[in-house]
Amino acid sequence: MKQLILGPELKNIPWQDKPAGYNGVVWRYENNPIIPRDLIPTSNSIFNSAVTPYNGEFRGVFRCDSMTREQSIHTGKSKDGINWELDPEPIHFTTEDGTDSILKGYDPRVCWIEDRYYVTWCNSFHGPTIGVAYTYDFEKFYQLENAFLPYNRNGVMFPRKINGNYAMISRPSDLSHTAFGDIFYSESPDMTYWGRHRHVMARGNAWQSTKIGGGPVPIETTEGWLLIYHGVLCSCNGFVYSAGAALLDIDQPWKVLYRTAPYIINPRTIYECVGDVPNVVFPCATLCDSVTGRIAIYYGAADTVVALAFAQVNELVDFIKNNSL
Ligand code: BMA
Repeated sequence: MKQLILGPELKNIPWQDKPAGYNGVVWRYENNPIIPRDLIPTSNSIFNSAVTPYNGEFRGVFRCDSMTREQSIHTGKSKDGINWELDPEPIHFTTEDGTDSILKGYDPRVCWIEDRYYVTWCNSFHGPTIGVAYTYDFEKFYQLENAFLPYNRNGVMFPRKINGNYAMISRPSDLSHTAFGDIFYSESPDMTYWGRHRHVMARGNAWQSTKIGGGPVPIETTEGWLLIYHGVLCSCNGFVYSAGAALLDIDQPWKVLYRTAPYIINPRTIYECVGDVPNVVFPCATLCDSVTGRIAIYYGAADTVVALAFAQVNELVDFIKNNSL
């Protein structure tokens, strides 16, 4: 099998083979959800969270909404990527002026670039915008400037510089539950100043007709950047969040080569359809093994729990190309 993923081997990636007779290109872990809503004593819900390989184990940043319904971000660790231990205390970060504060906000992503892990999340700055911080060890976190003016959500970094600059996609939005939204691309020479904005993708067909937003950090492949993203349909009973996938040009990622007409995963199981916000599948991270082409997808389900699903890169890339909008 041709190796498509341009990245490291990950021998201990969590994995389960596709169940016999299953039709989809993405399949769920049989013991989902992997993180229950009450994994820490004060949590109302734990969802939309990001994980990454770390020294032979795994680390992550997790969205935990508390029983007072405040949103904060916590670190977690795991030996196998499935069983997680979360710090009940929110992450503290150090700002440039040396003050220490608690990391508030939601929907974190984690991206390894060069020598450290960058965290992006939906931060509060006169409304939602994209917070940026970094850590070397998931113990100490250093906050940088917010990347954009409000209002913005779903800031997702690319795992390497592109044409000499750091790169991020985001989804300009509003103060509320945003009934619109396309994906845009921005560059930065230094992680402080972001510009050269480009439009990447507009809303699409029915399942993604209301708004779309970047999901996990894009995966570099021989066929382009593999982007898993969420798309929202506005039903008579509210928003329905599904996920699709696209291939973006490697050097000009604002150029979409293919994107799926059908979703690749949508709310179907009880933990995706029932919870604080029903009918939500919201991917925020993947783990990938370049040698076997295995991809483990971490997603928030119904704004309540974290679940895991799997895909094979060759199959997913073929699916995107053969089912493109
Ligand atoms: C979005 C964000 C996500 C959430 C989704 C569904 O606007 O708030 O955190 O999963 O809505 O409620």
